[in-house]
Amino acid sequence: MSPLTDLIKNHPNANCFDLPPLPLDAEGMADDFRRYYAHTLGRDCDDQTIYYAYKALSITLRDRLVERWKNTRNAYDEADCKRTYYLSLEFLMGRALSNAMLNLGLNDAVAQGLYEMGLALEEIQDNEPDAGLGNGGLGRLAACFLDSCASLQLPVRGYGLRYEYGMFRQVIEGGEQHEEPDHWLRDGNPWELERPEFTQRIPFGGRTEASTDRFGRKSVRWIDTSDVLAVPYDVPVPGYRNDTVNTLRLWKAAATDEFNLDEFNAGSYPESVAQKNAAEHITMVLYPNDASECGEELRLRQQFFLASASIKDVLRDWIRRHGNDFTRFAERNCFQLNDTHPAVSVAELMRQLMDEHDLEWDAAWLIVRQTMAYTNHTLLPEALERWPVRLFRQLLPRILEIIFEINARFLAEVASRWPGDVDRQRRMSLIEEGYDPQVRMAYLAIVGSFSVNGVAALHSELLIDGLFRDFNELWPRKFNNKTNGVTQRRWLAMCNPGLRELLNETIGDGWVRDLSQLKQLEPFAADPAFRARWHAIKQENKQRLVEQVSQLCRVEFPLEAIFDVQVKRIHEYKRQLLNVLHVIHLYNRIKRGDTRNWTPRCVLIGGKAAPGYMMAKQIIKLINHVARTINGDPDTAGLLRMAFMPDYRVSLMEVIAPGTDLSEQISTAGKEASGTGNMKFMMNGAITIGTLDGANIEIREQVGDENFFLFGMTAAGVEARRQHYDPNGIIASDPALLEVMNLLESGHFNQFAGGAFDQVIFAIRNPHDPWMTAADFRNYIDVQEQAALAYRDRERWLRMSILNTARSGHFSSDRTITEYSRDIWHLDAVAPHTSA
Ligand code: 26W
Repeated sequence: MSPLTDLIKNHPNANCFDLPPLPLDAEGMADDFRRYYAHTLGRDCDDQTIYYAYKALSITLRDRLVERWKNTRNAYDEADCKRTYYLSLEFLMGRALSNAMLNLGLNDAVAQGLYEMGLALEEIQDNEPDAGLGNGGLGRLAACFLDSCASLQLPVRGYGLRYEYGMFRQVIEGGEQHEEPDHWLRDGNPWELERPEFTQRIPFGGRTEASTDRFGRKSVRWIDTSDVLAVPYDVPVPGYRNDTVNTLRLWKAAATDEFNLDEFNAGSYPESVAQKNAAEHITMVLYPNDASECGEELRLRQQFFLASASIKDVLRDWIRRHGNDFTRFAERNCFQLNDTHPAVSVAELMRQLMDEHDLEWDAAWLIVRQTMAYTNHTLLPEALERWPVRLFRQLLPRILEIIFEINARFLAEVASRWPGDVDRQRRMSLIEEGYDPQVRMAYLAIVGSFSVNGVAALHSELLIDGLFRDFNELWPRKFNNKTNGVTQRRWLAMCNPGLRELLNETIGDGWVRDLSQLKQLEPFAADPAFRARWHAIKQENKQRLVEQVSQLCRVEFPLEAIFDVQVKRIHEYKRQLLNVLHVIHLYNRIKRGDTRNWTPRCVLIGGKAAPGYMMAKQIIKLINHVARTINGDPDTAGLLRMAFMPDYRVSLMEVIAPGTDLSEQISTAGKEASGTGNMKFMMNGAITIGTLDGANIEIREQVGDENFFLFGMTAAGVEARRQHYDPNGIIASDPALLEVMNLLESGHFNQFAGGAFDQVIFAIRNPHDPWMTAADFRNYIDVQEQAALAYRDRERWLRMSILNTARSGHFSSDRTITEYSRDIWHLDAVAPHTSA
């Protein structure tokens, strides 16, 4: 204990920090708000009122979180419960203010208090920047999981990086994507609390030195390192109205205060100070690739920095509570690795246990193998992380030695199970041999973990009979499935207040904690009066979306049209191109005058392309150019509109999902691990048009065949078709597709940029097109036509919409987390004592 805490704890007034609970009524909070606004922030009402109102309100709410935060920590300490640490390079949290209000149950009180001061809550909320510390699905999943863990009162802490710059801002100019830096911390972040007292020192570079002591015990020292400090910033994660507040701990890199004395004395003082700067680069920016590895040294630095700091933090806390005895460590701790990005943790935990806490190899390995669990999020080979051995040798020499040793022992195990099967040893080795040998991070994660899971049933199946087949043969019980979910607090209760109130009135508010209760809605699908109210709410939500689209895309969507939406990262496997081909087909029909029984349609597409992914960028350009041509053609008036929404992010999805009729989930079967946007749309009553891929399969099982628009090949069908795939034959024999291709190839959408879309066209016509866009075209447009017809039958559509929401209970992240806890983490819920 530090002298100061000692002093405080032993002081006769030691409980002088046990403050009375803060008021939760409108008046009490308005008092705090005014004090923060005027005194803490020092503002008058004429200084940029709204921005500072956002700050003052955030601090007001943060106080109420901090109160509960301490109680939660104390309860976990007292219970001495088992804990889980969710290690992730990404946490896509979005905005915190509305979430804090909802989970604290303070919506009404805050709105009333502000109203009495003449302030509009909604306007204040819109001043909060998104915390965009993630690329897409994987990062947002981590955020939904934290919400569920807190809501279920599970002792789970998130560990991540405090990137100075989050996901880039996407700006569209001349139809093309440009990236702008997202300096989200510029004006400070009221939701974080710096904790310099828990700073850690992280080694890089240097060399190792082995020695044997006089008892013959071998030990290794990692020396001559260049160290970087890791300073933690804690973000509160409130549970839903249960007084639990968990922690997301984000590490910021900082230079040590040591100078390079040689340089200093050689007179290059500025250089030696400038070097310190480099240390801080580690947490400067989130890498924006979401499906292909980048191989950059800085990225490996980020990964090790997260792993090392987080593990040190966990071990420090263990020693504080249990002393230097690690015999029960594995019973009480679990690390969940969010993809392979933090997989170096396997070796780093070994290193810290052996080199810093004197455990023997076997004891340390037992702990690693009982505490690490790994989640895989992708089947795409180009996304599987591999790091050059030479990079490891230079940056993390001690870690490389440990990986080699793990591999040697592992391959011995493989050899004893399959004697003489050298090919299997080569396949399963953690090191891919070759001109520039590589460390296979997924294999390191599998070997070091007791659990390996995929994120949807199909995905987990494909993992065990594809990518991880050999490992499944060796350790079949290690592999399991945990189908993803999303939190209904943010993705229904918070973002869709109209529907929330209708649900509460109809079936009570139990669904906010237990989404399976939405089942009680099913009978109401047959009730015309209820359907009318459902329709009215959807139209209101569509109106909100119309306003966003008008403002951001300068395109006017007519309210009575079917709103057909695809928002997600731009990637060939997600097949935004297939969507565009369908839109061109509709446009072509309009131009031909083939508009009998037409359903007016508005197509919205949004998403970011990785900055170096040229094909994805060309697809964005194509979408924008097709949209321009269509929207500018008077013949399409009232029939067809298309828009590309720039800078798609969490806070935009909160407007998009409630206003969507048709959810596009059209990836090539076998490629989308799960998808989670599909679940957000379903919850909000959109109907899916989708392939048998990822969680779509389970969505269809839940909602029933008749409430889902299915098309396309199966995953097995895709693989079987590869040998004799003939897109040019398909195009030639399908007049609709031929006309679409003719339009594309004639330069109709090029806006005078000749050849602008040649690569896209070539990809569709390529017999080796891995995504087989042409193969699914015919079935896709036929099923789109069925969807259009269904939409014209309003009562039928409403019935389908209600049943989609009613049957979405399975896709709550509460269900997912309950399964993680039951099968992997084995946690008990711990409720904090409330001081109130
Ligand atoms: C190495 C760079 C990199 C970065 C991120 C490679 C791969 C990723 C992620 C795997 C990308 C991602 O977000 N994957 C998505 O994870 C979601 C949550 O499980 C799934 O629902 C999506 O299907 C999957 O694409």
